[in-house]
This record gives sequence, C-alpha cells and structure tokens, in this order.
Amino acid sequence: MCQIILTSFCPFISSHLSGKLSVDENVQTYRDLEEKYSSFFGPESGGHWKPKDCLPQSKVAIIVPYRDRDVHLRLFLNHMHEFLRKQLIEYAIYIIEEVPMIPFNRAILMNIGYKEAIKDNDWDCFVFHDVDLVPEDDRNLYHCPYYPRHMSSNVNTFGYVLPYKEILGGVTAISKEHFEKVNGFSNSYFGWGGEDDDFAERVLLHNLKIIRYPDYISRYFMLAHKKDVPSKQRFNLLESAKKRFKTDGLNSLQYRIESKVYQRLFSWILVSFDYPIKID
Ligand code: NGS
Repeated sequence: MCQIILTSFCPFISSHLSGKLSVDENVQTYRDLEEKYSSFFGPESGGHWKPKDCLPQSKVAIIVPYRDRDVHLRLFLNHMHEFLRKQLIEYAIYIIEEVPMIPFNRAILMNIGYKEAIKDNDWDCFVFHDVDLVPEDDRNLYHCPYYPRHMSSNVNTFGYVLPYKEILGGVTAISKEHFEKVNGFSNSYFGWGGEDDDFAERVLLHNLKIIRYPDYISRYFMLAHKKDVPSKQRFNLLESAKKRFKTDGLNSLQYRIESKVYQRLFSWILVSFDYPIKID
C-alpha cells in the first residue's frame, strides 16, 4: 500500500525563539565547535541545515566576506548556528575568502558568494553578513520580505543608533529576484568603505525601499577589531554609481576559485580576482 506522508510548513515564527540573547565571547577551537554541532551537521555538509519535521518557509544563503579574522569566525559560527537553527529555516553559511596581496574587496566577495551558492541549492534569500556582527535578538528573522532589509541597524558600537538613513552595510537581506534585478554589488570598491552606499543607491534606483526591524529587534553586537584604513577612491566611485550599475556588477564579475571545501560548519571558498592598477 502506498503511504502518503504529509509534512506541514514550519511556523513563520518558531516557538524556539526566546528574544534577547547573550553573546558568548569565549573563543573555542574549530575541533570543539565541530564536536558541539556534530549531531546537526555531517563532516562535509558545508554548514547546510534544514529542519527535519517541517518544511522550511525560507531557503537562506548566508554569505560572509572574509579575510584574516579567525577569532571572529569562530565566535560567529558558534553564535549563528545556534541562532539560525532555532528559526526553522533552511540555511547554509558560505565563507568567501580573498587571497592576500590585493586590497580587500567586500563587494566582489559577496557577488562571488552569491554566484557560488546558487550552484548548490535553490536559495530564495541571501543575507550578506559581516563576520564581526552577531544578532542580539532571535526575533530578528533571517528571511527575505518583499523589500531588501537592512538588518544591522542598531549596533552596540554606534550606541544602538542608526548612523544614517541610507546605510545598508553590515548585514543585509535581499531576495534572489531583487539581487539579480539590481545587478548585485559593484565590483569596483577595493579597500574600506562605500560599497554598501553604492548598493543602497542601486536598491533605491530600482524603486525598492530599504526596510528595517524595530530598534529593539535589530540589535547587533560588533566583535572588537581595528578599524581599516578608508579607501581614497570611494567618493569618486560613489559619484559615478548611477552611471555604472548596469555594467558593473554580477554581469561583469570575473574571478578564480583557488579552493572550495565543504567543511562541517561552513562552505569555504578561497578566491582571487584582478586588481586594476591605474597608472595616471
Ligand atoms: C560610511 C561608509 C560606509 C560604512 C559606514 C559605517 O561612512 O561604507 O560608514 O561604517 N561610507 C563611505 O565611506 C562612503 S562602520 O563604521 O560601521 O564600519 O559602512
């Protein structure tokens, strides 16, 4: 006799949520972390998890641009796996690392993370996430509403106040459809700053709004780090942002995969790309 198994959708708001969270700043070894989460993730699962007893309502790829922040990564993984599982979504964590030698380009790394993640699964939602930010309230749901959401609007280091209205850096959730529509991030911002403002401009130019959770939910804890030196080109680039968005982004992205490993707690992708040195 054929058996029909009916599985229902997971609740949009999971009963496992508890509200305000504390951040564990004890740095654990990768071995201890893998051991802690071994019942949820297989050895090569790439940090990909989904609920067993219900159908998740969102499929979310967490894309983390990364270089040289080993302690942050360990704190981040510990916090995020606990946090995300409780939300009963399907998710995976992608760590996109840039090789040394060229200036850090956060935006290219996020574009690459997007391109690589869609090869693995039919993700419908992307959360672009700095490794040094962890959410302090689990009612901060990691899914994609209709409009892009700036998630990290209240960060401890800014006194839990939004620094400026159009800020879209730190942690941002955007649907696959809208990320494609705005042509992803610009690939031109090498060094610190501006790439997130450029992205905000793209979003607004496409008649999309930037939405946010209420202040008491969108609270993030920033892990301590030295501030990077701001890039000198960022203001010139921002001035031409409107002219570039159609030709500078997902459709012009070029990169090389140096290594790709599906580890237990995350998918690790080491990448390189050309750094255009301008001779004046
Ligand atoms: C702005 C930067 C953004 C940056 C934001 C917050 O000034 O890229 O500060 O930075 N824009 C420009 O430099 C044009 S934070 O202090 O959080 O690292 O995201």
